[in-house]
Amino acid sequence: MLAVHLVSFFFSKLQEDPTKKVDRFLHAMRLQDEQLVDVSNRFLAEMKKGLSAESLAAAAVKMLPTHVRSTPDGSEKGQFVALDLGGSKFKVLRVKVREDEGIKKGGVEMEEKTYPIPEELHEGRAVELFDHVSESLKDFLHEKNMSPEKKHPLAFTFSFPCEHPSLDQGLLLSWCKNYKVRGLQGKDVVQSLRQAIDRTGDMDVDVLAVVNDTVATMMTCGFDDQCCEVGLIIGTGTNACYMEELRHIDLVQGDEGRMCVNTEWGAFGDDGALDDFITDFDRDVDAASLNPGKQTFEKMVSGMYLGELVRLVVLKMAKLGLLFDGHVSDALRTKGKITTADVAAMEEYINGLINTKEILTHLQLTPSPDDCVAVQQISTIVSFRSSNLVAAGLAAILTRIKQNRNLRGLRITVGVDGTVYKTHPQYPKRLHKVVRRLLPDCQVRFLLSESGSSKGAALVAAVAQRLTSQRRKVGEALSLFTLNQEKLQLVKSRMREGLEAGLKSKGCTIKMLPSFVYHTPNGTERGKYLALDLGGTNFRAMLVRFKRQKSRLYHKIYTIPLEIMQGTGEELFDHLAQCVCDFLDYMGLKKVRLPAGFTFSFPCQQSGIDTGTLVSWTKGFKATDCEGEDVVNMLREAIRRRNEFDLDIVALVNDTVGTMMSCAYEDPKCEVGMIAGTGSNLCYMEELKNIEKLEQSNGILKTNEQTSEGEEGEAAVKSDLKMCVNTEWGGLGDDRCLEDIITPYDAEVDIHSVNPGKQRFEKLTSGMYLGEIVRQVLLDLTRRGLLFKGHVTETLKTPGIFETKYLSQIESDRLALLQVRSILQQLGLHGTCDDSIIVKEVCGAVSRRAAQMCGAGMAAVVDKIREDRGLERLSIAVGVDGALYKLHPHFSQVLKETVGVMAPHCNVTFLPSEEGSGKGAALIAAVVRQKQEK
Ligand code: 0WK
Ligand code: 0WK
Ligand code: BGC
Ligand code: BGC
Repeated sequence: MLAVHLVSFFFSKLQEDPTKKVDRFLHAMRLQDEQLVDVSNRFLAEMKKGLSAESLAAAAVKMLPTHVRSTPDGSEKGQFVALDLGGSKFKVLRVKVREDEGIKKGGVEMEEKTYPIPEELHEGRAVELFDHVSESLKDFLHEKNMSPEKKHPLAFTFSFPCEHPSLDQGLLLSWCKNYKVRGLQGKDVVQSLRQAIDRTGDMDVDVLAVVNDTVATMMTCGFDDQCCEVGLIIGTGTNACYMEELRHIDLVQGDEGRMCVNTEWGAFGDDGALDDFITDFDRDVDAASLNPGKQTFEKMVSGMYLGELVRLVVLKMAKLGLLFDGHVSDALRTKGKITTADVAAMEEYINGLINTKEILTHLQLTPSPDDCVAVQQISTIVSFRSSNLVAAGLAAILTRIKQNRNLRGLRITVGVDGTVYKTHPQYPKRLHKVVRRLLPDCQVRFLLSESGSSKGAALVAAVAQRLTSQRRKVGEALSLFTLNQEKLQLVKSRMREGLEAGLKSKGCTIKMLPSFVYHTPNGTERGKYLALDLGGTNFRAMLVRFKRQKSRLYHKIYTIPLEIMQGTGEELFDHLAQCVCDFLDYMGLKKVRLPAGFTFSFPCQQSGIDTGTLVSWTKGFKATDCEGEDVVNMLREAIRRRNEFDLDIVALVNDTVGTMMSCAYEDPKCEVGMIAGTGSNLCYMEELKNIEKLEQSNGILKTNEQTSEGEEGEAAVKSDLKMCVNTEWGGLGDDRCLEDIITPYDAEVDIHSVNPGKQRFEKLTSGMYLGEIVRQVLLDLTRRGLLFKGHVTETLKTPGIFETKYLSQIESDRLALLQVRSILQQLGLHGTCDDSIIVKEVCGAVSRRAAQMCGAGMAAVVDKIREDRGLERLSIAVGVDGALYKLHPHFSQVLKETVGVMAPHCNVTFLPSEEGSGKGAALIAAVVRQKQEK
């Protein structure tokens, strides 16, 4: 008692300015900027704890993933029923969302009805609360004549901390504010709602999404302002959410894009992180609350508690004789007698003091004018602390976003709702001011959510609906590219039938062209040879020297302009001769008539090792007067026309054969050559006796080489002799045997190719076409509004714009989605992260099918070799080349896996060719030349 008298005596000495008295008394509540920065940094640390797998279990700030991955983009549409439970009012709403039509912005119409929640239900059983909710829903549907038969899509705003395994599930973690309902903690609130609706009956809804009110508020404001990526509630409770980078949310799979995180910052300080800011008044409020020890930050900030804080301060000062001359009324002693609305009223600019007097009088107190000023000051300090603490929390969130995006400055919008923010006269201005003071390099716009959070909840449901239908439709499109075991078995058996048929007769879709290469190198090759390599994308000239099983090689690459590829044969071969001339000049060998091997990566019907007529152009080539012509002669003609050097072309080989030989030089087990590049093809060492179409009579092989190879001819027929066969498997399907695999997208690519109806297998598997197939799929998905918001750009309509190299880049695991996005932007395709995810999936589906098709084809070949050799198991190596095999991040792996599954009795090793097929051509030239010298 003496103490009280001493204090009141001491203070009375200072009576002159009541606000000063209060400022001193509430010194601990008046936070300076450096204290706010400290609070902000502490909160930032708590956010990190809540996001990381190691520390989230113990984290006070739960950082709950919401499965909301994007803010509205104007394509949302539909009619939804919405429930808004957890704030000061429980509302049922009908929300009609209209999507943007071109420049005309979409819109949202809403009808709502507020239903009171009887006090006893706040601390009753969950079943009762949800029955009340579903009864209210039924009443609303009835009132709005919404047919009970129709399954109404429903969006549920539930403003309590929930864990979301998915968008339509919410496991309640704990109650807060003025709710302490029994029997729901840890349970799925959507399940409870559905059960209540079933109990109520005569209505049917489809709960598409359950969201926190902060998330719904962000979405509501995001509908009008695309920069809105933060949601803030300062109402009965307080909380904030924001768009976090998915890669930082350990609880959720995936590194691509963003996801909204509900911070549940109300619990900040529950682990003691704010103890040095907690005052006794805070402790008293907490002790008297429904959840002591919980929601520390919320109890210093939100509308549920501000009034009570003021009451306790006024009570304390009155007891200390600092107010009302020490008179204390029962009303003042009664919890909840000063509400947050009272606090706001006391702080009104004009009527603040009048309101204060009224409120205190209402509490059976007779306040002096100074008392009113003092009590008003108390309200100001308490609510000022609230807005300051919110500013500190917000500053932490905005700093986090800035750091996530490596930005120095940030332009962002914060969507806000809640009675305190909406009704407290000074609150918004104070909050904005402090945020801007704490973050001078940020442009922060505060956007009030006029229409409440249900608009946002409906948008989340609309996005969920759109994403679900988008996913389903995209999934359907991509399922066309999915090859299950059964389909792959079909490809394998059709390839096998094609191989067998091609060996027997000419004119088959799989041409099975004899290469007149009878064996792989044996290391005795020596000498210097020129190798010319006309592949899919460019022409290479190289000088190869073989010595004691070693090879040295110099080469130069020349591009083949499109107009040459599609010009006249003469222009093409003159271009090749010019390149060879330039190379020989560069090597100082123009005067030497070098033996040369010519790799010609197109189907040639050969009648000997150094002669072959072009059957048909493939890939992008269409030079005239070449098909049916001997390409070696055409090259010789061109060299003669140039008359600057001469060559002794001793071998013509396909790039698959050259690749096999080149790899066999390193590993004799290599008896198959495969190209997965601009084109697609494979060759292998076939039993000569199986090449029935080769004219063999009475055991003698009739070739135009008979004269010079007499004895070779005869010897060749012996049972175990082999010849490399260039399968030209690219032609599989030209007889329409792949119709059940070919998709409409493939058909589009084929129709617009230079050789429609031809090379169908190649058009499903090679680099020349994969990019085009992807473009066709993207075009279709965009036209159907499933991608790029339905904007079909000129780029997307441009053939060849989506080169296969982009597949390799986009599918690279090392590439974050943002980089995928920038590749698309370079292509003039401006999309969202979700768009990039879909583009990546389309690329994956197309390239995976290509690799699987080649794997099934390869399995057919190695299984044939195994069976032909009567082997239980075959161990064989395959020489491989081509940009698709070498540069695509997954092609080679999927190819290997598919061969392993489709040819389980074969152990196939893949040898990527180091020096290309040119070395192989030089090896063959060496073999031919050494035979000629014998
Ligand atoms: C209005 C929103 C609701 C939210 C409420 C919070 O529609 O979802 O819970 O604001 O403010 P309070 O009503 O608690 O002041
Ligand atoms: C490199 C070989 C060449 C072959 C090419 C295929 O040396 O003979 O034609 O690979 O790959 P692409 O250049 O078509 O990707
Ligand atoms: C709840 C939050 C909610 C906030 C605002 C808090 O008590 O924990 O989930 O967002 O109140 O309503
Ligand atoms: C050609 C083959 C060649 C393959 C790979 C196909 O278009 O027809 O001869 O091996 O491309 O370059």
